[in-house]
Amino acid sequence: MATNRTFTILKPDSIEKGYIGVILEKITSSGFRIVAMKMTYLTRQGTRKFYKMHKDRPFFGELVEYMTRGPIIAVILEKDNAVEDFRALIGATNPEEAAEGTIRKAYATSIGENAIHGSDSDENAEIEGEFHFSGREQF
Ligand code: FUP
Repeated sequence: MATNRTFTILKPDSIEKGYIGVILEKITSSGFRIVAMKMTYLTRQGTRKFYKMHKDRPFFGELVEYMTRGPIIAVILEKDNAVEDFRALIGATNPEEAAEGTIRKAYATSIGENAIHGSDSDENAEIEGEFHFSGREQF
């Protein structure tokens, strides 16, 4: 059964390009409530842990560089059916494949620099939220 929370990161490219406001507006006007939010940095170690499922993929080094090159915004969101609805709102990983009206279609640069993260399951939403808001961040 779906829980009502998900977790997102506005990635460094979104911050660099000045998209914080428009992306948060898109999120809240789509019915998500901001439960917790902070501007922070990912460490290299933290990024490797966050994306450990990709550690053997050829893009992993670039992914770590990208995610650590500037500040991020970590956010816990609440809405009915949050995980699924938020994945629909952000669109496909590759912005070229993302549907019209999605955040990645509007604001992502490439599959590698795709503006925003969205948890892919209720279980991961909880783990990822804890990762940033437990008070023991990134350990
Ligand atoms: P998503 O769940 O849509 O964030 O996508 P993935 O978990 O598959 O990928 C996580 C991140 O790895 C992407 F946001 C960007 C990076 N990635 C690439 O750079 N190239 C790829 O082919 C796939 C993912």
